[in-house]
Amino acid sequence: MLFKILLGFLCGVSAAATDNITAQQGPPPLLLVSFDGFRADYLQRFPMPNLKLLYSQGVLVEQLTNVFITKTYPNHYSLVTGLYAESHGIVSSNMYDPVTHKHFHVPNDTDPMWWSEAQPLWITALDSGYKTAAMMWPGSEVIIGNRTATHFSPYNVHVTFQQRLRNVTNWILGNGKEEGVKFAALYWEEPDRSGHIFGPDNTTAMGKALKEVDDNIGLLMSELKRTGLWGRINILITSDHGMAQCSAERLIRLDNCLHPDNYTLVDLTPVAALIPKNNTEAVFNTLRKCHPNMTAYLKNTIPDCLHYRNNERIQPIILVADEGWTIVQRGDKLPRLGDHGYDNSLPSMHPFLAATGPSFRQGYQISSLQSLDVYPLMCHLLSVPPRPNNGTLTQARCLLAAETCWDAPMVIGLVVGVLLVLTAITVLFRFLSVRRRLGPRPFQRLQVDYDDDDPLLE
Ligand SMILES: *[C@@H]1O[C@H](CO)[C@@H](O)[C@H](O)[C@H]1NC(C)=O
Ligand SMILES: *[C@@H]1O[C@H](CO)[C@@H](O)[C@H](O)[C@H]1NC(C)=O
Ligand SMILES: *[C@@H]1O[C@H](CO)[C@@H](O)[C@H](O)[C@H]1NC(C)=O
Ligand SMILES: *[C@@H]1O[C@H](CO)[C@@H](O)[C@H](O)[C@H]1NC(C)=O
Ligand SMILES: *[C@@H]1O[C@H](CO)[C@@H](O)[C@H](O)[C@H]1NC(C)=O
Ligand SMILES: *[C@@H]1O[C@H](CO)[C@@H](O)[C@H](O)[C@H]1NC(C)=O
Ligand SMILES: *[C@@H]1O[C@H](CO)[C@@H](O)[C@H](O)[C@H]1NC(C)=O
Ligand SMILES: *[C@@H]1O[C@H](CO)[C@@H](O)[C@H](O)[C@H]1NC(C)=O
Ligand SMILES: CC(=O)N[C@H]1CO[C@H](CO)[C@@H](O)[C@@H]1O
Ligand SMILES: [Zn+2]
Repeated sequence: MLFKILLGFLCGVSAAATDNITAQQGPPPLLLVSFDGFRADYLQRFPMPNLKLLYSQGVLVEQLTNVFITKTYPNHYSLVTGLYAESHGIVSSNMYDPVTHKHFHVPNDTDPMWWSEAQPLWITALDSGYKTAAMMWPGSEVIIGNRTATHFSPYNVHVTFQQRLRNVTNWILGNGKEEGVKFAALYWEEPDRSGHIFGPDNTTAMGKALKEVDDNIGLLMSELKRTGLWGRINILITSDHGMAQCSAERLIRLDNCLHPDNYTLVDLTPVAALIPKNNTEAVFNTLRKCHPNMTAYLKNTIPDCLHYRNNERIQPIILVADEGWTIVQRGDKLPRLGDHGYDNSLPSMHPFLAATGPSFRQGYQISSLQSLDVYPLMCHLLSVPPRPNNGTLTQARCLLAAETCWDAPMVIGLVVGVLLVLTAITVLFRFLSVRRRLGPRPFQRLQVDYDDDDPLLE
């Protein structure tokens, strides 16, 4: 009985009074920012004063478990759809579609056919009557279901963070003629770029790149304060994946195992995608024994936990390199000192999530969350009905000011603790009543001392 009451009390999710601004003009605007390739542990390794200030007034998720493959396009699309790559169709940055015989490469990525297996939040939110914006987020300019975000800009490496930010804040503010956007997604390419060039272990180079990222977060905060948006909008700062250190000592050469005539290569490293030409079994059996730091899978044997199987664009054979290993066809040249794409259970592949704004708790941290849960969280913040997705609001709910959450181990711990204390009191009570019946209390003399005032304590 007591147990039930306690559980009911502890698990109870209490909705707090609704914000008045919210009640009048709908939910606060939401700004989603991605700093590409921001590995979770950069937060421990580098100072990041502005980012720390931001989440000290909000929430921090130390590690976000992202989706396989841990590449930029699949993960950015997962963040805005809540779907595994196999379900949203952007399964890699280099793809081949056997139905249409089309090829996908990152600079040539706007054919709607690739993106239309899902619908990003900047499209879905239009149906709730909101205006939206996509600033250089992968897919920004793609026409999906005949629509785009209200405002969007295609990727352009020459536009500075400040310029991107300026337009985004203008879009959120709106003007006399036009209402502001309720949802905006903003993309920035660092620290991914530096991570690839210098490797995440180069503290000097990464320190410099992350100082610039943190300066940009400082710019973001001051721009939002200047425009009066700070405190009135919800901000999510996150990333798509982490980064692993590579080395020329960790190269896997496919030509050492199999002549390239035997397959068509769709994607290479650290997850290779191959279409065997003649004998799939023979090619697979050769590749399976190719290198101890590379695992080969036939499409139908890719482990369930990777959620990377049910899509035409996943090729008949995939090869997954161990952390820090690079697959090449031949030669001694290491293409990049840092890379990502590896197994999504590796901490080095995980990004983080920080959030602040009227809907979030203050000074709250949790150790992990699924990146798929960011989508239902954003839909909840915007009161937009989520499309079918693979995330859940169960854990993400705890980040919100209007919710009270208790994680299961803590509840169990508390209940066990309370039961122990109750048991102890019962035993003590029994013991004392037995003692009382037995006559004078044995510790009577000791108690006298408590009455003496100790001058030293005054
Ligand atoms: C909400 O706003 C309305 C109109 O501005 C005001 O009358 C009301 O008192 C406000 N309610 C709260 C709880 O602040
Ligand atoms: C881009 O992709 C389209 C469709 O897949 C293709 O027709 C076109 O030739 C490609 N352009 C470039 C420059 O690769
Ligand atoms: C897109 O627009 C075209 C022409 O306006 C129309 O034929 C087609 O059905 C539309 N498709 C969707 C998915 O709405
Ligand atoms: C920013 O807005 C200005 C003015 O509308 C426009 O000319 C410019 O192209 C925009 N830049 C980006 C990156 O969206
Ligand atoms: C780290 O990067 C710097 C450039 O910022 C470069 O000069 C240095 O050689 C790199 N160190 C190592 C160990 O690669
Ligand atoms: C695959 O089969 C085709 C004909 O079926 C043949 O011409 C080709 O040489 C074969 N390729 C390999 C690598 O065995
Ligand atoms: C590479 O393979 C060796 C031999 O199987 C293994 O001991 C090692 O842990 C692997 N390296 C990584 C990074 O998984
Ligand atoms: C992910 O969500 C999609 C859409 O609801 C669904 O079709 C798919 O089966 C889900 N995947 C998993 C692993 O649950
Ligand atoms: C496993 C396999 O199919 N190997 C073939 C690869 O291609 C070479 C030459 O094209 C053949 O001789 C192998 O039998
Ligand atoms: Zn990336």
